[in-house]
Order: sequence, then C-alpha cells, then structure tokens
Amino acid sequence: MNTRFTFCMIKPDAFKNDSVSDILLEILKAGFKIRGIKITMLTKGKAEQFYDIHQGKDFFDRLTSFMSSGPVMAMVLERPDAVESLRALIGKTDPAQAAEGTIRRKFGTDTTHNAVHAADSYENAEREWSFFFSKREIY
Ligand code: FUP
Repeated sequence: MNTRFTFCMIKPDAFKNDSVSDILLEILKAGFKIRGIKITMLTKGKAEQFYDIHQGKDFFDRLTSFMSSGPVMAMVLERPDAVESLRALIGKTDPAQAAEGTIRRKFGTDTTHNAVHAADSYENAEREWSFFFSKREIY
C-alpha cells in the first residue's frame, strides 16, 4: 500500500466564508504537496454517490444538499503517512470537539458545515480521488 497519498476536499462552507486560501495554506504549511487539484460543483446525485456509505442515516439529506450547494476543491495530497497526518490536521468531525489549532476547529461551524473532508483510510482515499480525477490529472 502506498502511504504517501491521500484525498482532501474543501467544502462549500469554506467558499462561502472566504476561508479556502487560509485552509490551503495550513495544508501546505503542514508539508503536503498538491498532486491533483480541481474546483468543481457536485450535483445532488454525485454527492449522494460520494457519501454512499452514509445512505439511510438521518443526516444524509442534509449532508448531500450542503455538499451540492456550492463549489468544492478536490485534491490529491502527498506526504509521508498522508492519511493519518491529514486526519490529525483537520481534527474531529464536530468543530466544537476538534482540538485547538485544527482546521475544523478554526474554520468549521458545525458537524455538517465542517470546512474540509479527508479520507479515513488509504483504500477510501484511492476510491475518493478516482471519483474526481482521471489518472492523467494526478501528476
Ligand atoms: P469525517 O470522517 O470526520 O468526515 O466524519 P464521518 O465520516 O462520520 O461523516 C462524514 C460527513 O458526514 C461529515 F463530514 C459531516 C457529515 N455528518 C453530519 O452532517 N452529521 C453527523 O451527525 C455526522 C456526520
């Protein structure tokens, strides 16, 4: 397994709050290199596909409506221990419970509007970046 790559997505609330560049800077300062990047807008159907594992949960409609409400920035990031490092950098799902200094603590609002997504395993990272990027778009 290649533990140098992970998938990250800056969410629509960060675009609305003008915090995209600050979040990106935090990621780069933590030593991640950008290996793929695009800004796109998910349809409701695409958001449902991306968050398929949460189908049936009470927050599914809220989550997928939010994720299709504005632009997202999808990224393939490289760093040793990429998944663990990025998860630590973003913090817990609920910004109020995320540690001081983490991205979600600094830029998130609540459990749905939490500024950023990061893959939670190497297997999911690959599945998630394949959702947004073709092979030639990762350099
Ligand atoms: P995380 O891996 O930290 O992004 O968290 P989860 O995989 O548990 O949840 C995925 C996304 O679902 C979160 F980013 C936000 C959303 N969510 C809610 O909107 N409400 C909840 O109660 C839990 C998760």
